[in-house]
Amino acid sequence: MTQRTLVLLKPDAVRRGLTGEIISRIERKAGWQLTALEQRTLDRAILEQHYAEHIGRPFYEPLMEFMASGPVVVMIVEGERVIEGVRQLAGPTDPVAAAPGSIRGDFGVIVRENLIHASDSEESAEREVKIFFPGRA
Ligand code: RTP
Ligand code: MG
Repeated sequence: MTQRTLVLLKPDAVRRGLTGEIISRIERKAGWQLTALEQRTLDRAILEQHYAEHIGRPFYEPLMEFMASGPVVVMIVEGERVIEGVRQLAGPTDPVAAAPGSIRGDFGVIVRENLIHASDSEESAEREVKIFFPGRA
């Protein structure tokens, strides 16, 4: 099943020079295509839309501050089972719980600074693509 997903390489990944490594892992999966790729610094308004599901949680404000702290790489990736596939490459939210071999497991330690966001369902992917690439409906 061909899908598309919205991927963010978070400010820690950009600061640490890990974007090439992470993009390369995604790009090497058979048949997946990067159909949008841009570096941007996100403002509060776009982050509030993106992380609307977490408003009110204790980690929300520090997360917003972190996500606005420097440029991110915003991507659309398309291909077979790409939504579940990129989540698998990323590993679970807590990088210390993430297995070695996953992006978070190989490079992360802090829960907030976990390098990558990837849409978690088809509904999220469509919602998030519209937020970051309104022309791509
Ligand atoms: P994401 O949305 O960024 O792809 O990550 P996720 O689905 O694995 O995690 P989610 O539960 O949606 O949380 C969004 C992001 O918030 C930060 N976070 N910090 N306890 C904490 O300090 C905490 N919990 C979550 C992480 O950056 C997480 O990716
Ligand atoms: Mg999430």
